[in-house]
Amino acid sequence: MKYQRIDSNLYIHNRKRFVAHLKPNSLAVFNSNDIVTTSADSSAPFVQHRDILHLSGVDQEESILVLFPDCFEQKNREIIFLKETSDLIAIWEGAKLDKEQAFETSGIKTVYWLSQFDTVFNALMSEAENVYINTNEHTRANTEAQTREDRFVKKLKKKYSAHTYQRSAPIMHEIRSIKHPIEIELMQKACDITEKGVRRLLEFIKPGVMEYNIEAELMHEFLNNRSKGFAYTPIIASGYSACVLHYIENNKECKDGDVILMDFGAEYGNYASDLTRCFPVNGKFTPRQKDVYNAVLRVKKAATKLLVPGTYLNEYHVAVGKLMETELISLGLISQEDVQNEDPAWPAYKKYFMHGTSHYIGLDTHDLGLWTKPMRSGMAFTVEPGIYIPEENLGVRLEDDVVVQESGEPINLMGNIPIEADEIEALMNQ
Ligand SMILES: [Mn+2]
Repeated sequence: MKYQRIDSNLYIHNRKRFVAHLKPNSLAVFNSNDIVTTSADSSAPFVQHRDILHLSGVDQEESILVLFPDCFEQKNREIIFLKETSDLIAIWEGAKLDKEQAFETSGIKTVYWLSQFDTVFNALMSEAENVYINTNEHTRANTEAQTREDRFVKKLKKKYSAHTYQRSAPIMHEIRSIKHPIEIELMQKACDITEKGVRRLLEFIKPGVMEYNIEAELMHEFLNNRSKGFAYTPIIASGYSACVLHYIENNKECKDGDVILMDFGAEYGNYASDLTRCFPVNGKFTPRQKDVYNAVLRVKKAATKLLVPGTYLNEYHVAVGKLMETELISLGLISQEDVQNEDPAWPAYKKYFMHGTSHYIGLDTHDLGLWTKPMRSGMAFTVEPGIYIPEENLGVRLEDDVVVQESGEPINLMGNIPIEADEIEALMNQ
């Protein structure tokens, strides 16, 4: 791990919140992700499952967390099972967590090796009534590939068919959407690393650089700051490519006169940051580019003010659509008539702004959180309106990460990162 150890009080707090939602006499299980094989003896870098991470901080494969708050034996109310470390593993892979380190990381006192799992778990199951299993209920999840969790659940239900099964997912959506101050600090750190990347680019970008040169500059900055790298695949899209929403080839030359849209964020300690900035490749926006840029910025600022306790995400998106409609009319991109004749299911503004404005952010870039509940303080969202005009080879999106407050405007974790058009021009021409 490149990141510094995270205070275990975070995980103690998170488990307390989780178990408060359980029915009496319930046990919950959370598994690590697999190490995914790519080919021959190669594998993709390990990515820990966000739920076991959120509840334990254990960033290691083949770990199992069992929570059983009503267990008769007090020591078995929280257990973490780990792959047993050895001198051989230490030499070949590097040491894994020992029992003391697992406690320091997670605050869990009872640490067993994985080889003890079947015996210990069987005894616990004979005592438990309800079993909370962890299914992926993210609305945009691709669940084609079976996870370690999925395999575990399948086996579990077969072996213990008489238990009552319950869902951990709604609880995880609820608790992960509200960030603890330690989490906000980690997200701030990720945003600060992203800021370093942005500042590097303000000096770097000029006509003739390749999009992948920009990606490389960012990776250099991120790795030098204890980040593993990008929180998600970066979009470095100049000119027309900015209108291809999920353009990730990043293989074209940045041309004089074009605007380059860059959607990227550093991860830190497994927390994501998610930013979008648009720079004029030659350091100066044309008047038209600046008009579009400022329209997006006005919508972003107005939208941010709506992220307050009590707002529902769906109502918010309707309100932002209205703001965008006004701007698009001013820019001459749509007309009043287009609005009058629009299909309510696909309003006129969607021709130039076809994606959502905000999503939850945290351990996942598109983090867990419910759309059916009003916003509360401590929720973290992106704000990212955009205007895409393929016929003008121009796409502008501006995006920051913010945290909803008890009262007033949300706190902008990216408030130090230049966003005003004039400031960007000035910094690029220093
Ligand atoms: Mn985003």
